[in-house]
Amino acid sequence: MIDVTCSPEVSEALRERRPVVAMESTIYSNLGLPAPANSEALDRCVAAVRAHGAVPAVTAVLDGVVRVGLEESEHPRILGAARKAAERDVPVAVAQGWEFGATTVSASVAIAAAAGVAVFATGGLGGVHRGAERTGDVSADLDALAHHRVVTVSAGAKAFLDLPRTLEYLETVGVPVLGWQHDWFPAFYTRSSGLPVAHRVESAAEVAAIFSNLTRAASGLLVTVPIPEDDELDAEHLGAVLDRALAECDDAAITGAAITPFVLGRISEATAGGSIPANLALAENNAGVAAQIAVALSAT
Ligand code: PSU
Ligand code: MN
Repeated sequence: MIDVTCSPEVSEALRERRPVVAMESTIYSNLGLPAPANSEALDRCVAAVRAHGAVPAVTAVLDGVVRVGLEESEHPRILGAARKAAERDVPVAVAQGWEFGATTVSASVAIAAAAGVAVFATGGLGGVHRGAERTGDVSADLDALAHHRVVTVSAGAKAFLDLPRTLEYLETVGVPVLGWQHDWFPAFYTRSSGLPVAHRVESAAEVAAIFSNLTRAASGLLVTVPIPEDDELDAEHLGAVLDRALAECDDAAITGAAITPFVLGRISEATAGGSIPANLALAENNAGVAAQIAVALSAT
């Protein structure tokens, strides 16, 4: 089974049953946000976790070692060129000694579970892609949520996915979807997708109580947190931009992993860079909510 190396700070916190929040590394690498926003995102997320009383634990594969919690001096290592590591790639990254495998949600959730970290914060999940009935493109993130005992906190899924199908998939695999003080599944840059979440929760204590009563030994849950009101983008404009960008992907045969950076680039252009601060704000907000949940869980 997977062997993980926790930082001294994370090890001590876990030993003493103090709250810890796992984080992914893909969003901070060149596969996620552009520099210098990526570095700012990392600093703000780490600070938000600490401000709410938990220990941040960034996950990554560095020099073939699965790491949980990085020293600040190591942060520059995850801000640059990366190989994307989903859950299935982690054993390969270890065996082949990858210099930097950037963990996606699926990898981070698996690694968090292996380390005994119960809460994980991210920006947006992968999910069912539009046109998945043709391409079969369904992110491994969704099954990872169903197979590891971790609370994932996100602002919904990537904006340009097939959100109704993503919710249907989570229902099929048995992942509770809890709207954080909100009735609607968020659409990343906007607070509401127009699709209702299965359940609404008001507090971290409520999430902790639900987590303690999951019916399966190894399955998780998803808490969806809408972007703060002040940081939300205009839904109508964004919808048109997304449709255009996805049509361009079709025309130019841009597929698979290349879709995300392409579409994010188009969104950034069309919002005159406004999508980047929105992305940072939601990631920071999620990190704070995740820390509150970790604090509530450690009190149970
Ligand atoms: N959301 C974004 N940008 C990203 C991701 C999500 O706005 O880069 C990353 C996350 O790490 C997520 C991964 O786990 O993309 C999903 O990739 P895929 O769709 O290839 O499974
Ligand atoms: Mn995919």
